[in-house]
Amino acid sequence: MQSLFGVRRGACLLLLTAAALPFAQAQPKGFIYDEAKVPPYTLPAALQFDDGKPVATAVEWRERRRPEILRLFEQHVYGRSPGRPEKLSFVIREEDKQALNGLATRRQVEIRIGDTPGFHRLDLLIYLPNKRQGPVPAFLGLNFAGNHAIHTDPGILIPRSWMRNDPAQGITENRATEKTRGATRSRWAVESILARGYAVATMYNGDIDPDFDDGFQNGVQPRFYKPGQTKPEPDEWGTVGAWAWGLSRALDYLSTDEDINARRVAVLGHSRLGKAALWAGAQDERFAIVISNNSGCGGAALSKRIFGETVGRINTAFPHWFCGNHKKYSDNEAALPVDQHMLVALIAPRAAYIASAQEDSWADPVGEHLAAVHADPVYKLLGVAGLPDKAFPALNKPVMGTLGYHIRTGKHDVIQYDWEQYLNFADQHYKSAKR
Ligand code: GTR
Repeated sequence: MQSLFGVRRGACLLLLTAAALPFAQAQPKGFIYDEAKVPPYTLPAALQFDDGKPVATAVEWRERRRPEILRLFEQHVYGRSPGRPEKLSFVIREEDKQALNGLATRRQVEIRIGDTPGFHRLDLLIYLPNKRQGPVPAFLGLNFAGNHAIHTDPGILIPRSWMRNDPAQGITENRATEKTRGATRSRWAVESILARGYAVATMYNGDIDPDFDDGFQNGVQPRFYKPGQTKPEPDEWGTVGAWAWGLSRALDYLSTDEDINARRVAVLGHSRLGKAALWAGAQDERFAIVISNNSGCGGAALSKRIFGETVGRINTAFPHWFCGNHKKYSDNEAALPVDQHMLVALIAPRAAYIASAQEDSWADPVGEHLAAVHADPVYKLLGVAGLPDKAFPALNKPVMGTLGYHIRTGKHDVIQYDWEQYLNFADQHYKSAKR
């Protein structure tokens, strides 16, 4: 296989560009974009124990197979995370009950990890619909460019943590400025979310761990090092693991907020942040719904298909995203003891939705769909609907059961269309759910 697709190794020349542009999705040359060229591969069975015995009951899944798969993802893909820290506190920094022309209450919360004054802080922005009776369900996701970039609302506080320099955007000293206020608003359908009765909460990914390979010195990881430790062990969290962990900390806060129904929080993310959302939802069973928007390699896409982005490529371009052990699978996907359908299966019986875009071959839409298809038997074993139709759907024709999927026309992005489906999916799920 390596000689056939040996070009994959050479392709890392393009990496710098891809790493520097979180908003663009390159389609680098030398990778497989043709279904006919996908080599034969074997997926590890979700419903089979590591020793080869079949998983026959929901209890066996719950008590033995699910923990086994979780360990495999920790060990080989994302690394172990520390869990909820002992010292965790929340401070409301700002609130406006008449935000967005009276449509919403804006609440900005500082999540403090560790002791004052040396705590690590995460800034969580929340909009609650003012038309509400009692606690509301919420969507929670990380953002790429700072909370203030998701909307033009002048009340959103500017991020305080490291941001990639981009002089054209007014970012010169690794600090965000007013210039990027509202810059990514097309990705956050704030008004639509509020109009449908949901809250929306978001946090800048760089607050948790800045998105570059700094040897794990400037994110949240050093706070958890053992004496003498200078970087995570090969089976400890990388940056995607840290982002996922941060999402759980945001949920820790949301669970204390009386205006939020913490049993109805959907975690979502786009692209690299979709990988984080899936890993957060897989581990943290408090999330009711998990949504992956164009998450691709290391997200919803099956790695063993080596279609579009590969494990080798992602580990070279973004050496900080996954755990050290993950490097063993660079150009060696066949050896992976898991694949991403098992990540989706970890979410069962909770709701999971996977979205692809037609022009996003790099993220392998078919592989993303197949993850849902191959997770479905676990949903069935647990007695829920799973994916109602296993065929690859037509463009812009969402399929929704407990598992959902759509492929829409257009590029690698999150757009209004995607949000409409997530809102429909959440409505449908909560209507039928007991929780
Ligand atoms: C790409 C990367 C993808 C995806 C994307 C993004 O460069 O190869 O895995 O995460 O970035 O986050 O926009």
